[in-house]
Amino acid sequence: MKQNIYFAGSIRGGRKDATLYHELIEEMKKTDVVLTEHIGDLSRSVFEQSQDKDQEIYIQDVTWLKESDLVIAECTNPSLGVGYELAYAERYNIPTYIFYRPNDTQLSAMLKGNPYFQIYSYHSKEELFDIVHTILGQNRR
Ligand code: 6K6
Repeated sequence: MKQNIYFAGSIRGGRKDATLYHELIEEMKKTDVVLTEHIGDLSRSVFEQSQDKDQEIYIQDVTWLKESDLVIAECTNPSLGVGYELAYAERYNIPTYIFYRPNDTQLSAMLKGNPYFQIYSYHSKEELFDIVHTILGQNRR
């Protein structure tokens, strides 16, 4: 059965990894459902904002989080929103997998020091995809 994946990645924290998010989302969609496809949408502007829209985004995202079977978060680019989502996932006991490139960032101790999270460092896109395939395969059983 297909799993509902909540993919989390930086938006207002910075879009330097947006292409990687897009490619990873497309890869995961081959076998499962990604609720948060827009994270990899390169055409969306991070400047489109208003109080109403932000509230809609918050309500939609926490609804999807609660419906998700697992969270996959790419945390190389630090993001307040992703940090919030990770704490929310822990609060609701959703299995959560965190990825980062150690050559490009110092992952926060608040994630690294928390045994709730399953954390993976990677160095290439191929390595990232391999680990994600393994995780999705394991969770499907
Ligand atoms: C812009 C680009 C793509 O989508 C947009 C509109 N904004 C958002 N839409 C949906 N979810 C959002 C948006 N802004 C933040 N989020 C949620 O917070 C996502 O689920 C991300 O994982 C996370 C990013 O937080 P920031 O603090 O980097 O924006």
